[in-house]
Amino acid sequence: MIFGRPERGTTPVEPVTLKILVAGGFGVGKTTLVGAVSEIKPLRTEELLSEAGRPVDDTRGVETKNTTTVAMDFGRITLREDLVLYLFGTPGQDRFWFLWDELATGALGAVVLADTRRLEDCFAAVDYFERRAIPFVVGVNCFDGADRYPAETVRQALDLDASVPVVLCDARERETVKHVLIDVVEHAMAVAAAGRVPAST
Ligand SMILES: Nc1nc2c(ncn2[C@@H]2O[C@H](COP(=O)(O)OP(=O)(O)OP(=O)(O)O)[C@@H](O)[C@H]2O)c(=O)[nH]1
Ligand SMILES: [Mg+2]
Repeated sequence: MIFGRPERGTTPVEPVTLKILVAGGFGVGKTTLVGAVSEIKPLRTEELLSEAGRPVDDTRGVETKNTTTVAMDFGRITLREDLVLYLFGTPGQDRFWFLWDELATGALGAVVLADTRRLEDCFAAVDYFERRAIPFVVGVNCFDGADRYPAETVRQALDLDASVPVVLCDARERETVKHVLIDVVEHAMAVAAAGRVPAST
């Protein structure tokens, strides 16, 4: 368990900083998630969805949405005094996919946000991280009015490996988002430890 209390009386250390991506389909709540947990004013690169973009901006399921991320979101959260996460939210729409490789460089792990009303929208993100062997967890963003499914059902629907954590969350709620981020870090550490060759062999 890496999130125990720091020992009293220990001298402060330079925090370890880790980069985490927040990915997923269009309008699934990535910008909302980064904004909910960031302790600095999040950097956002949002543009208004316009009449001109209507043919390519598929807002089914998020009809009240009027902006979209065109480059990235950026935020920061201190999980423990010696552990700081830098959060990079990706743009959700296919036409900005060329930015993903840039954003993924040096990432420890990722959150793939999913909306159970449009689960297929996160297939591409799941595929992206699987191909590059970047550890990820799936955060099911429980939108008001959306049917709730057990995590196992979502895992099967996405055909995820048994080791990939699936966590229910509300992208607007700091505490639930924090748990998702802790799961990413712990999962990434476990993956790294499993891949390490024991010194004695
Ligand atoms: N009810 C509810 N609404 C949410 C939740 N998360 C996001 N929203 C709303 O859903 C819409 C989409 O949220 P965004 O955070 O902009 O989604 P995004 O994934 O960043 O979208 P793109 O960058 O365009 O791909 C916004 O209107 C949010 O207010 C949630 O957990 N519950
Ligand atoms: Mg966004």
